[in-house]
Amino acid sequence: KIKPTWWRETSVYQIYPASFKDSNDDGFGDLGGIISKVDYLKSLNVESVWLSPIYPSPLKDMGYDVSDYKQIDSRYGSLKDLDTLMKALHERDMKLVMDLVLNHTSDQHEWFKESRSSKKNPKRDWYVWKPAKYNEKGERSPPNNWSSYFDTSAWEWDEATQEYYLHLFAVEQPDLNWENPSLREAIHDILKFWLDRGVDGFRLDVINMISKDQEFPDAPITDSQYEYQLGYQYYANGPRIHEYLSGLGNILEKYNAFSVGEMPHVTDTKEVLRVVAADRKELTMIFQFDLVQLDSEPGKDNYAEGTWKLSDLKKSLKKWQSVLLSGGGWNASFIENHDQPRAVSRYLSDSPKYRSYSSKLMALFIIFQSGTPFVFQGQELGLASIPRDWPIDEYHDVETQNSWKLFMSNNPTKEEVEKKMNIINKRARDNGRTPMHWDSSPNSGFTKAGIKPWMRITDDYKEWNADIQINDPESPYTFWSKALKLRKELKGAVVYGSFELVSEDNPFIVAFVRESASYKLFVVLNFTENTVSYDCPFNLTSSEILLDNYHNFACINSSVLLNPYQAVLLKL
Ligand code: TEU
Repeated sequence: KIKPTWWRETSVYQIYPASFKDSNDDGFGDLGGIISKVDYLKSLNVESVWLSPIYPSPLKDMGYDVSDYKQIDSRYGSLKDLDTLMKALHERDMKLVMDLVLNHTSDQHEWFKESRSSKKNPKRDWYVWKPAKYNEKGERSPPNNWSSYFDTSAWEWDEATQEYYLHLFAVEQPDLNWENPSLREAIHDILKFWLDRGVDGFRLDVINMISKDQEFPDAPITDSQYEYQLGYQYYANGPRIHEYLSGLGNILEKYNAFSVGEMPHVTDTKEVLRVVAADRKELTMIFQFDLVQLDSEPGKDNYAEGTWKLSDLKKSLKKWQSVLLSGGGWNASFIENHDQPRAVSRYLSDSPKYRSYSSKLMALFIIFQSGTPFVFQGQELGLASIPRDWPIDEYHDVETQNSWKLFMSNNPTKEEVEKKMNIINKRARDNGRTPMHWDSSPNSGFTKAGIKPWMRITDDYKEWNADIQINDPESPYTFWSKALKLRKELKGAVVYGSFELVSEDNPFIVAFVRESASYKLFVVLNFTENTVSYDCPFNLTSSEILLDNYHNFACINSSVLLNPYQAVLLKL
């Protein structure tokens, strides 16, 4: 029996503020823009809004490099604007979730400036500093072989104080040292600051990386083409993680706050239950990466080639849905965010013929799983990834740009360059970061005509935009909106009911049952571009069709032909 709670019942819409809506004509999205679209979100039937970071930042990593945790970057607006947005949301019974980046800060944060100023500074120990290693020849090297996600070594040499500091991400994102109790107190204070202001919860960036193995051992070699290696065995869910998360959980619980912790590299369901089981009081839910890494290999960088298999998707679905539910935990259901390519392009089809069907299939897949669903801005419109013909300088992300520079420094052949661009196009995080498509006017209504948007708008906005879709009963937007409404109306099964994967061995179809004490829901999804004949697992002749992206579902003589990417929700 699951205790009714608002964060279980809610659905979350992620806004990437730079690319959502510009209200002051500088080509960069802002809080004014978000405020002007609150009613759009309300009619989509999402109930919470998560803002990617809007704190002051040099934007080396688009705001995931925070230089002040208690202010708003002037490009986005002010604290007053945030209060206005919060009021607008709360008046409509919606919630506001902020993004907290607590594993690292910007190198321009006052804490780091102090920390690097001298070994004696009281904040020296707020970051991870280590002496160099020297070989027999007296040559200097980093303390270990860990690679950063965005660079070569995860360690940067500091001339002034003659030590290395750790940065698991960009050089400009030094890692905080959670071993230090006063740092932890300062972090707790940040949580209280925003909760007291009225914020309803947080998305916690790479929160499972805050506790590192204090021996800092060398990582095993998993990608031999590189000198430095991902050392996540030594910092993902490290030795003191549960102690640190309890520290945050104690505060969050007092405010009945929402929390979703981002947890890359975690595959062990027992370990996740230690975080999210109701009696643990750590976090309310986490993002695990199974679905968004179906096409990548552990230990390899984001630009290694790979394909994905539906059988792996089903395995992962079964694993997380059943374990977290039966273990008293809770899932977060997502497939897109600001770090991922668009799902229609990556897993289904963004061809003109099938794109709309694909988007609607994803709606049923994400919204009717057990757990809190997350919709990433533009996903409700079926937005697609970046076209292949964009040149490298249209990509702004630090991960892509650094990887490109490193690649180019090795004098690649023309064919190698072509191959690299293909994979960048497939995988780049910028695929999800292009500006929103509001309408058919120049600059898609994202910013005024004549203004240069901070990032190029994908060229298909004239056909794929909110203005067209809001009034079209057959659009992806309308389908997502209906599905989100049904989730609320049928919460007995969708929020609090059981989950069972059926037709497990079918290689084309994903099908599952959600069940409450009084009724059953059945979701059947054809993940392929072919018409597939499907044996209905139960008698469906008298069932009610609640949603069907083709309007032609009929199970005759216990079998049905499912069209390419057909997606159906039935009440049994
Ligand atoms: O991402 C962390 C993370 O590990 C991945 O999503 C990462 O983007 C991927 O492995 C790249 O290949 C979070 C944020 O969501 C991301 O935007 C930040 O850049 C990162 O943390 C650092 O703060």
